[in-house]
Amino acid sequence: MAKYLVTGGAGFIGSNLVDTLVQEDNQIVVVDDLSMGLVENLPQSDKVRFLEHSITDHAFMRALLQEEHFDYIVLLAAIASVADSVERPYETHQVNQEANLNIIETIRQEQLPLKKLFFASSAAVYGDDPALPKQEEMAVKPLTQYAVDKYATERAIINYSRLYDLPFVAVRFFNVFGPKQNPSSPYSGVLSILLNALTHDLPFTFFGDGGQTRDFTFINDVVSAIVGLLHTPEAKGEVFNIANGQQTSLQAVATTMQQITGKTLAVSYQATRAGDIRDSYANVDKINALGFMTHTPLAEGLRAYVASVQ
Ligand code: UD2
Repeated sequence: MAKYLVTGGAGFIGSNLVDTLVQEDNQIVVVDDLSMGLVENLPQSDKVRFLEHSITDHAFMRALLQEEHFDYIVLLAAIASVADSVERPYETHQVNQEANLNIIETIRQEQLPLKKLFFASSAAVYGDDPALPKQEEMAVKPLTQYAVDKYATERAIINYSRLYDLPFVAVRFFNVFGPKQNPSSPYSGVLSILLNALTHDLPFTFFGDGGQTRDFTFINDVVSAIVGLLHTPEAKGEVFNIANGQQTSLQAVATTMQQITGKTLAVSYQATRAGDIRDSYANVDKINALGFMTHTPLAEGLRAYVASVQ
């Protein structure tokens, strides 16, 4: 049994992680301001303590870190949408960069003992460079405030780890999908919007021609990657792509979803979203070399996702 802090723990990725951590009999403190997350996402368990709070309250986070003795810290709280960050650049900076810097600076200053700290960066840091697949050592090209702040924090995590010998690791998530993804915002993950449209017979809009490609990654694989990295002491001071390693167009995934649900989408087309990237998929050799990463075939992950809402 170990003690975990999960920021953004009521969100899609965070709450799936908390489910697994509870099953493994750990104690978990969740800090989440419910800007995207839902308290209902969290399992009913005396092992989970939920604190409704923003990570941008630096004094609160500093006191929490000093009072509790966390073994593991998982930093998932974020303004999670690229398009949203284009609308709210300063708030994005405060959440995605400054708040996380406050956390790692507190750990350094207070010399807090820790087994591992994990930070979720994003495929967005690669930008729209045509070189594919995206590989960790490639030059980055952050095109939005979201990507700038994710990259800045990722670098801070790596630099702190190397400068002060701290057990910090960062990953770049590609397009994660699965149960508990919230479809309620126009900035929600596209597969949650697509599944919601199919389930409730709503129209679906392609931004662009639907030929854009993504590396759709099933949530169970992401949770196994997070847990694996937390428990691999030598994985520190590095960034890892977390993805399925497959390139799929939005049109293709929409076709598969229609086949699985047996329904037909009513589609329309609008202009490409500001800051959108045309093509994205990952080279996953680096994470695979550690031996624990799973890669659920896309159709299997989609079937599990559809089953979870029926
Ligand atoms: C994902 C991540 C983001 C960041 C980025 C890195 C999500 C929710 N967001 O952004 O955090 O890491 O990857 O590149 O995973 N689309 C439609 N119709 C809709 C909604 C979306 O056509 O109703 C398009 C959208 O314009 C984009 C694609 O679908 O081309 C994927 O959109 P998304 O919001 O799921 O994810 P993305 O890749 O913009």
